[in-house]
Amino acid sequence: MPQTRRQFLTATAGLALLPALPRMGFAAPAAQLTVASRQLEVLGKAATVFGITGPDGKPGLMAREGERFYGLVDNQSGEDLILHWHGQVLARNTDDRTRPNGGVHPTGTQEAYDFPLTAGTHWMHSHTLSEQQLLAAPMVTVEADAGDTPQAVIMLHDFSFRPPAEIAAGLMTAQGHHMAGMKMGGMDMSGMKMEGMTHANDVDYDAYLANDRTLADPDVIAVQSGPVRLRIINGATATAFWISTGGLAAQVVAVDGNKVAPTSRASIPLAQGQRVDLLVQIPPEGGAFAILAQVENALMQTGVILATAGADIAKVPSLAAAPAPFVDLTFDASLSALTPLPAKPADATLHIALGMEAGYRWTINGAAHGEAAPLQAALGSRVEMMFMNPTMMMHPMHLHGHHFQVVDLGLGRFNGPRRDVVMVPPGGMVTVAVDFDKAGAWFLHCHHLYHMASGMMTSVTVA
Ligand SMILES: [Cu+2]
Repeated sequence: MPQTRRQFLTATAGLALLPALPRMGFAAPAAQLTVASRQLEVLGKAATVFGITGPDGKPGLMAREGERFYGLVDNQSGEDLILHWHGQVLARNTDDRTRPNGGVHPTGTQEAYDFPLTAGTHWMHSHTLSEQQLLAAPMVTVEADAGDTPQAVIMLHDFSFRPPAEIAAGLMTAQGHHMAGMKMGGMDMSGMKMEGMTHANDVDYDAYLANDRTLADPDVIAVQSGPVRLRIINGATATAFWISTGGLAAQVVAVDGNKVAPTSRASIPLAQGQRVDLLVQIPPEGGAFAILAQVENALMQTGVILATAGADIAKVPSLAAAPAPFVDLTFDASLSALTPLPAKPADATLHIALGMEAGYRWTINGAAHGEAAPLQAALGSRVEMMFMNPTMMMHPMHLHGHHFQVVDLGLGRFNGPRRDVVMVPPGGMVTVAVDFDKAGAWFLHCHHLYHMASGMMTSVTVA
């Protein structure tokens, strides 16, 4: 069943709600999240993956606006952990190990956290290759104005039986050679024809999962007639999807946890790291409805089934009838932020050129991670980051600790969505505005795991 308010209160009863009380001298808080290995069956074969579970045994964290994340993270995974609170903007830089020289959370130990939760559909994930092994979970804080609408969280993954280090090594050899000689250093994209060269889906995955299952044996979520809020998280490492709602009218109400002017859409692109909240209406006569995520430029799809009691559930194939197009920015261009940044001129502009070099080397301003000095921003300043992408792949660019606003997609200024991941398509230019109101060093990187791991990451030092 989707969670109702009543179930939420039960589910979050273990969360301390004592922000005003001093914590010194109190007993250590209970473990709120445990990171451990688990067994999963994918396509009839056993797989060992990671998981992050709360005290109720469910994945991740569910809270209500106004609550804090207060408690211990228990790392029982057998590996050092670098966990990112993706979308949390109230946590300090030091509340997250995913920062330059942030160190690791050693296996077999617990770490204490205490920060106010950011409302909206967010998530948590490993910032290393173990993200590929499903080391990720929802981190959802239900908005105060979301009411009692039943909801369902859908977490998407791309899955391989191969270890991620082997996938990465394969990309750097086979595909690296394939890409050799295709370096595009010049920034003049005006005359370039990107269509024919554009590609996606570097990795040959074994399966695509929605809530840990394939369409051969999908997650069936019980619903009733009336509205249901879907909170869809793209936790895949190297895959962007198109989301569709099986004939149900869908209203987009938030992206990356940030409210947008409600808009109807039949098909919604979702890049790695992005989230979308959809309000769907289950009709009075009930039925079964497939909520599908189809891989861009491919036939493969995954999804869940929303079903009313007694509904006939038809099998949905794992291959769609026709390939999905490449994801693009048409959807973003149609969105309008409900909580835009205050109107003011930018204090500075950062030009961020995304690059690709032979040997599967992905760069920012010509440098792989660690080769160049961090970008700089003055504390309290409004900065516009202008991303330029002369490469042949889309890059979902993510800034830690902030929700920027998309202000220009190359078609002129507009009141675009607040986000923390923005797609920069091949040949594209995207400008986002950020208020850097928190000191520290914040990672800025491509959310394609293998692009990040092979260089496409830098940081912004705010001081
Ligand atoms: Cu990338």
